[in-house]
Amino acid sequence: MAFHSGFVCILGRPNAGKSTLLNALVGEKLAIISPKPQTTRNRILGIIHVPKQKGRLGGQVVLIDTPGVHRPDTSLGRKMMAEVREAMVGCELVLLIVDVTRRFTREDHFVLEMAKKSGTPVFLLLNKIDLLRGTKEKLLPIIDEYRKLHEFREVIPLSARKHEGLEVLLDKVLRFLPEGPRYFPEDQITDQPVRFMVAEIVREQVLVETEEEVPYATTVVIEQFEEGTKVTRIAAMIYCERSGQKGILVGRGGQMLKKIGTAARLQIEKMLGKRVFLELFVKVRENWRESHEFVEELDWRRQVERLAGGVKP
Ligand SMILES: Nc1nc2c(ncn2[C@@H]2O[C@H](COP(=O)(O)OP(=O)(O)OP(=O)(O)O)[C@@H](O)[C@H]2O)c(=O)[nH]1
Ligand SMILES: [Mg+2]
Repeated sequence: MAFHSGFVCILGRPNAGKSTLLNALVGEKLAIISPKPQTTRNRILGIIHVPKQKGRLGGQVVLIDTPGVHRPDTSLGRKMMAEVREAMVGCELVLLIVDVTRRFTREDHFVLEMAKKSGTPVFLLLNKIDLLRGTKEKLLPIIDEYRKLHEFREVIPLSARKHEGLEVLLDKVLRFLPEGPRYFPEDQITDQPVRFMVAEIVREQVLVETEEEVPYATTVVIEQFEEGTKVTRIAAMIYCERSGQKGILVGRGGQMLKKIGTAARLQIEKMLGKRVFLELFVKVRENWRESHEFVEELDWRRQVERLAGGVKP
C-alpha cells in the first residue's frame, strides 16, 4: 500500500502559533509555547506517524517547527534565523502560518518572500480562527486577499489551539507528499535530547513568570542529569544578562526561583514519568545574546556533535 512521507517546515512570524500547531499535530508537547513573541529559538522536529485507515492515506510527516521570522539585531537573533533557513533546506513543503486576526504588514511580506525564494510549494494556514466571530463570512475576503499574493497550493483555515481543521490539513499534507520511506522508527516523535527538553521547560516557566526584557535575556543550560532508580537529579543554570535580572529571577527570599522550579519540576516529572529533584541556579553572563561563541555553545546539535567527536587532542 502507498506510504507517503516527507519533510515539512512550519514558517511564520513570532507568535503565529507554529509551536502550538506542532504539538497539536504530533499529540505531545514537544515545543514550549507562550503568549510572548520569539519563544522558540531552535528548529524542532516533530514526527507524525499516520496509520492507514479507510479513506485515509497512511504515512509519515516529519514536521519542523522554527523560530519566528524577524529581523535579528543580536547574535542570538541571527542564530534563530539561521535555524529557520536550515529547517527549510530539503523540505518538500512549507506551511506558512499567519495569525488571521492580525493585519498583513511588511513583516508578513518578509516571511512570504522567504517562502517564495525557497522555491518550495507553500500551503497557507490561517490560524486562530476561533478568535473570529461570524467565521465564514469573515474568512472569505481574507482568503481572497491572500490568494492574490502567491499561488498557494492550499489555503487552510484552522485553530491550532482548539484543534480545528487539523484533520483536513494532515490529509492534504499527506496527499501532497510523494511516496517515500519511513524516515524515523514508529516510536520516535522528536530528535530533541531529553536534556534539552528539560531546559526548555524551565525556560517556559521563566517566560510565564517574568516580564519585559527578562525572558528574552534568559537562557537555560542543564548542568547535571543523573537518573537514579527512584529519582532523577537535575541541576539547571539560568543565565541572564544583568544583576537586576538576576534579582527578579531569584525573587524576594528566593520566592520566584522556587515558583519557577516547582512548576517546571511537575512538568518534567510528567514527561519523564519519574520523580525529579530539580535544583536551579542563576548566573549573570553579561550580554550573552551578543556572544556568537556562547550562542553556538547553547545549540544542542553542536553539543551532540562535540560529544560524538570526543575530546580533540
Ligand atoms: N486563540 C488562539 N490562540 C492560539 C492559537 N494558536 C496559538 N495560539 C496562541 O498564540 C500564542 C503563541 O503561540 P506559539 O505556538 O508559542 O507561537 P509561535 O508561532 O510558536 O511563536 P514563536 O515561537 O515565538 O515564533 C500562544 O499564546 C498560543 O496559545 C489558536 O489557534 N487560537
Ligand atoms: Mg514557537
